[in-house]
Amino acid sequence: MQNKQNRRAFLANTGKAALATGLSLTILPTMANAFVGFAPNPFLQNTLPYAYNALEPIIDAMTMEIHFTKHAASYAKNLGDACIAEKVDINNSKVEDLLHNISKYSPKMRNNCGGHYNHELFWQCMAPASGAKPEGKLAAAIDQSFGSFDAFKTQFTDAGKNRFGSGWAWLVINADKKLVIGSTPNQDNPLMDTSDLKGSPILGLDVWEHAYYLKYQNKRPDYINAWWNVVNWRFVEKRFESL
Ligand code: MN3
Repeated sequence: MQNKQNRRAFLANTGKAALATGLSLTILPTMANAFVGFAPNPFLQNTLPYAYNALEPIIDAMTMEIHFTKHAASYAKNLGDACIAEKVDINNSKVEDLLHNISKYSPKMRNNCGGHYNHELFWQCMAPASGAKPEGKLAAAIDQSFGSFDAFKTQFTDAGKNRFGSGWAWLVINADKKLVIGSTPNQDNPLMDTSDLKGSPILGLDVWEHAYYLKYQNKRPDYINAWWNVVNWRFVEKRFESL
Protein backbone atom coordinates (compact mmCIF):
# COMPACT_ATOMS: atom_id res chain seq x y z
CA MET A 1 0.00 0.00 0.00
CA GLN A 2 2.70 2.39 1.05
CA ASN A 3 4.80 1.51 -1.97
CA LYS A 4 1.83 1.92 -4.26
CA GLN A 5 1.17 5.38 -2.85
CA ASN A 6 4.80 6.32 -3.14
CA ARG A 7 4.95 5.05 -6.68
CA ARG A 8 1.84 6.97 -7.66
CA ALA A 9 3.07 10.20 -6.09
CA PHE A 10 6.45 9.64 -7.63
CA LEU A 11 5.08 9.20 -11.11
CA ALA A 12 2.68 12.10 -10.76
CA ASN A 13 5.44 14.38 -9.59
CA THR A 14 8.16 13.38 -11.97
CA GLY A 15 6.42 12.04 -15.02
CA LYS A 16 5.82 15.43 -16.57
CA ALA A 17 9.45 16.48 -16.20
CA ALA A 18 10.60 13.12 -17.51
CA LEU A 19 8.41 13.33 -20.58
CA ALA A 20 9.40 16.93 -21.21
CA THR A 21 13.04 15.91 -21.28
CA GLY A 22 12.46 12.83 -23.40
CA LEU A 23 13.49 10.50 -20.58
CA SER A 24 11.73 7.15 -20.66
CA LEU A 25 9.65 6.41 -17.60
CA THR A 26 10.74 2.79 -17.75
CA ILE A 27 14.21 3.63 -16.56
CA LEU A 28 13.05 5.61 -13.56
CA PRO A 29 13.96 4.05 -10.21
CA THR A 30 11.13 2.12 -8.59
CA MET A 31 12.67 1.66 -5.18
CA ALA A 32 15.56 3.33 -3.47
CA ASN A 33 18.18 1.23 -1.82
CA ALA A 34 20.80 2.78 0.38
CA PHE A 35 22.91 4.43 -2.25
CA VAL A 36 25.81 6.69 -1.58
CA GLY A 37 25.15 8.93 -4.53
CA PHE A 38 21.59 9.72 -5.44
CA ALA A 39 19.00 8.37 -7.89
CA PRO A 40 19.95 6.89 -11.29
CA ASN A 41 18.62 10.14 -12.70
CA PRO A 42 19.50 12.54 -9.89
CA PHE A 43 17.26 15.32 -11.24
CA LEU A 44 14.16 13.29 -10.34
CA GLN A 45 12.66 12.56 -6.94
CA ASN A 46 13.59 9.11 -5.78
CA THR A 47 11.13 6.90 -3.92
CA LEU A 48 11.33 7.30 -0.16
CA PRO A 49 13.35 4.34 1.16
CA TYR A 50 10.92 3.72 4.05
CA ALA A 51 7.24 4.16 4.88
CA TYR A 52 5.92 7.56 5.95
CA ASN A 53 5.39 6.25 9.50
CA ALA A 54 8.74 4.44 9.71
CA LEU A 55 10.46 7.19 11.70
CA GLU A 56 7.70 7.61 14.30
CA PRO A 57 7.59 8.78 17.00
CA ILE A 58 10.53 11.04 16.08
CA ILE A 59 9.07 12.16 12.72
CA ASP A 60 5.29 11.73 12.53
CA ALA A 61 3.76 10.16 9.43
CA MET A 62 1.81 13.24 8.38
CA THR A 63 4.88 15.47 8.50
CA MET A 64 6.85 12.92 6.50
CA GLU A 65 4.13 12.51 3.88
CA ILE A 66 3.57 16.25 3.39
CA HIS A 67 7.30 16.91 3.42
CA PHE A 68 7.98 14.25 0.78
CA THR A 69 4.93 14.54 -1.48
CA LYS A 70 4.44 18.32 -1.35
CA HIS A 71 7.56 20.21 -0.34
CA ALA A 72 10.28 17.98 -1.77
CA ALA A 73 8.19 17.02 -4.81
CA SER A 74 7.77 20.66 -5.73
CA TYR A 75 11.52 21.28 -5.55
CA ALA A 76 12.04 18.39 -7.97
CA LYS A 77 9.33 19.63 -10.33
CA ASN A 78 10.55 23.21 -10.24
CA LEU A 79 14.12 22.06 -10.80
CA GLY A 80 12.93 20.28 -13.94
CA ASP A 81 11.12 23.42 -15.08
CA ALA A 82 14.19 25.57 -14.43
CA CYS A 83 16.39 23.13 -16.36
CA ILE A 84 14.07 23.36 -19.36
CA ALA A 85 13.88 27.17 -19.16
CA GLU A 86 17.64 27.53 -18.72
CA LYS A 87 18.51 24.86 -21.26
CA VAL A 88 20.22 22.41 -18.93
CA ASP A 89 20.35 18.95 -20.50
CA ILE A 90 19.62 16.77 -17.48
CA ASN A 91 20.68 13.60 -19.30
CA ASN A 92 24.18 14.97 -19.68
CA SER A 93 24.51 17.06 -16.53
CA LYS A 94 25.26 16.42 -12.90
CA VAL A 95 23.32 18.07 -10.10
CA GLU A 96 26.63 18.61 -8.30
CA ASP A 97 28.05 20.50 -11.29
CA LEU A 98 25.01 22.77 -11.36
CA LEU A 99 25.45 23.45 -7.66
CA HIS A 100 29.16 24.20 -8.08
CA ASN A 101 28.21 26.83 -10.70
CA ILE A 102 24.92 27.97 -9.22
CA SER A 103 25.88 31.68 -9.36
CA LYS A 104 25.44 31.48 -13.15
CA TYR A 105 21.78 30.48 -12.89
CA SER A 106 18.51 32.01 -11.74
CA PRO A 107 17.29 32.22 -8.15
CA LYS A 108 14.66 29.63 -9.14
CA MET A 109 17.43 27.22 -10.13
CA ARG A 110 19.38 27.95 -6.94
CA ASN A 111 16.39 27.41 -4.65
CA ASN A 112 15.09 24.29 -6.34
CA CYS A 113 18.36 22.60 -7.28
CA GLY A 114 19.46 23.07 -3.68
CA GLY A 115 16.06 22.02 -2.35
CA HIS A 116 16.02 18.87 -4.44
CA TYR A 117 19.60 17.83 -3.67
CA ASN A 118 19.23 18.60 0.04
CA HIS A 119 16.05 16.54 0.46
CA GLU A 120 17.34 13.56 -1.52
CA LEU A 121 20.32 13.51 0.84
CA PHE A 122 18.16 14.12 3.91
CA TRP A 123 15.91 11.07 3.34
CA GLN A 124 18.97 8.86 3.03
CA CYS A 125 20.48 10.30 6.20
CA MET A 126 17.61 8.84 8.23
CA ALA A 127 16.45 5.32 9.03
CA PRO A 128 14.07 3.75 11.55
CA ALA A 129 15.29 4.29 15.12
CA SER A 130 18.30 2.21 15.94
CA GLY A 131 20.15 4.24 18.52
CA ALA A 132 23.20 3.61 16.35
CA LYS A 133 26.41 5.61 16.53
CA PRO A 134 29.09 6.20 13.93
CA GLU A 135 31.70 3.48 13.73
CA GLY A 136 35.04 2.83 12.06
CA LYS A 137 36.84 5.56 10.14
CA LEU A 138 34.03 8.08 10.51
CA ALA A 139 33.90 7.62 14.29
CA ALA A 140 37.66 8.12 14.47
CA ALA A 141 37.49 11.23 12.28
CA ILE A 142 34.68 12.70 14.40
CA ASP A 143 36.67 12.11 17.60
CA GLN A 144 39.74 13.67 16.03
CA SER A 145 37.91 16.71 14.65
CA PHE A 146 35.54 17.50 17.50
CA GLY A 147 37.01 15.76 20.57
CA SER A 148 34.20 13.26 21.06
CA PHE A 149 30.90 12.13 19.57
CA ASP A 150 29.01 14.07 22.23
CA ALA A 151 30.98 17.24 21.48
CA PHE A 152 30.23 16.75 17.78
CA LYS A 153 26.52 16.35 18.50
CA THR A 154 26.47 19.51 20.60
CA GLN A 155 28.20 21.55 17.90
CA PHE A 156 25.95 20.20 15.13
CA THR A 157 22.82 20.73 17.25
CA ASP A 158 23.90 24.32 17.87
CA ALA A 159 24.41 24.87 14.13
CA GLY A 160 20.80 23.79 13.55
CA LYS A 161 19.36 25.65 16.54
CA ASN A 162 21.15 28.89 15.70
CA ARG A 163 20.32 29.00 12.00
CA PHE A 164 17.92 31.96 11.96
CA GLY A 165 14.81 31.29 9.90
CA SER A 166 14.87 28.43 7.41
CA GLY A 167 17.90 26.40 6.47
CA TRP A 168 20.07 23.37 7.03
CA ALA A 169 22.77 22.12 9.39
CA TRP A 170 25.62 20.17 7.80
CA LEU A 171 28.55 17.92 8.41
CA VAL A 172 30.86 18.33 5.44
CA ILE A 173 34.27 17.21 4.26
CA ASN A 174 36.12 20.30 3.08
CA ALA A 175 38.85 20.64 0.45
CA ASP A 176 41.50 19.79 3.06
CA LYS A 177 39.64 16.52 3.81
CA LYS A 178 38.68 17.85 7.22
CA LEU A 179 35.26 17.40 8.82
CA VAL A 180 33.49 20.72 9.36
CA ILE A 181 30.12 21.60 10.89
CA GLY A 182 28.10 24.56 9.66
CA SER A 183 24.76 25.73 8.36
CA THR A 184 23.29 27.37 5.28
CA PRO A 185 20.18 29.54 4.79
CA ASN A 186 17.10 28.63 2.75
CA GLN A 187 17.88 25.74 0.35
CA ASP A 188 21.53 26.64 -0.11
CA ASN A 189 24.12 23.95 0.47
CA PRO A 190 27.89 23.61 0.86
CA LEU A 191 28.40 22.55 -2.78
CA MET A 192 27.23 25.95 -4.06
CA ASP A 193 29.84 28.42 -5.23
CA THR A 194 27.77 31.07 -3.42
CA SER A 195 28.00 29.34 -0.03
CA ASP A 196 30.16 30.54 2.87
CA LEU A 197 30.32 26.95 4.12
CA LYS A 198 32.07 24.85 1.49
CA GLY A 199 32.63 21.12 1.13
CA SER A 200 30.89 17.84 0.36
CA PRO A 201 27.96 17.24 2.70
CA ILE A 202 27.82 13.80 4.33
CA LEU A 203 25.03 14.57 6.84
CA GLY A 204 22.31 17.17 6.50
CA LEU A 205 19.48 18.26 8.79
CA ASP A 206 16.47 20.20 7.53
CA VAL A 207 15.54 22.87 10.08
CA TRP A 208 12.75 24.47 8.06
CA GLU A 209 9.58 24.61 10.16
CA HIS A 210 7.84 22.36 7.62
CA ALA A 211 10.16 19.57 8.78
CA TYR A 212 8.95 19.59 12.38
CA TYR A 213 6.16 22.08 13.11
CA LEU A 214 3.18 19.67 13.30
CA LYS A 215 4.78 17.70 16.12
CA TYR A 216 7.27 20.08 17.72
CA GLN A 217 5.70 23.50 16.93
CA ASN A 218 8.24 26.19 17.82
CA LYS A 219 10.53 23.80 19.71
CA ARG A 220 13.27 23.28 17.13
CA PRO A 221 15.80 22.12 19.77
CA ASP A 222 13.45 19.28 20.80
CA TYR A 223 13.16 18.20 17.16
CA ILE A 224 16.93 18.19 16.72
CA ASN A 225 17.57 16.32 19.96
CA ALA A 226 15.04 13.64 18.94
CA TRP A 227 16.36 13.49 15.37
CA TRP A 228 19.67 12.00 16.53
CA ASN A 229 17.75 8.76 17.16
CA VAL A 230 16.95 8.31 13.47
CA VAL A 231 20.28 9.22 11.90
CA ASN A 232 21.37 6.51 9.45
CA TRP A 233 25.04 6.31 10.43
CA ARG A 234 25.69 3.40 8.06
CA PHE A 235 24.77 5.68 5.15
CA VAL A 236 26.84 8.58 6.50
CA GLU A 237 29.84 6.25 6.95
CA LYS A 238 29.55 5.09 3.34
CA ARG A 239 29.41 8.65 2.06
CA PHE A 240 32.38 9.61 4.23
CA GLU A 241 34.43 6.71 2.88
CA SER A 242 33.39 7.42 -0.72
CA LEU A 243 34.67 11.00 -0.76
MN1 MN3 B 1 12.30 20.37 3.81
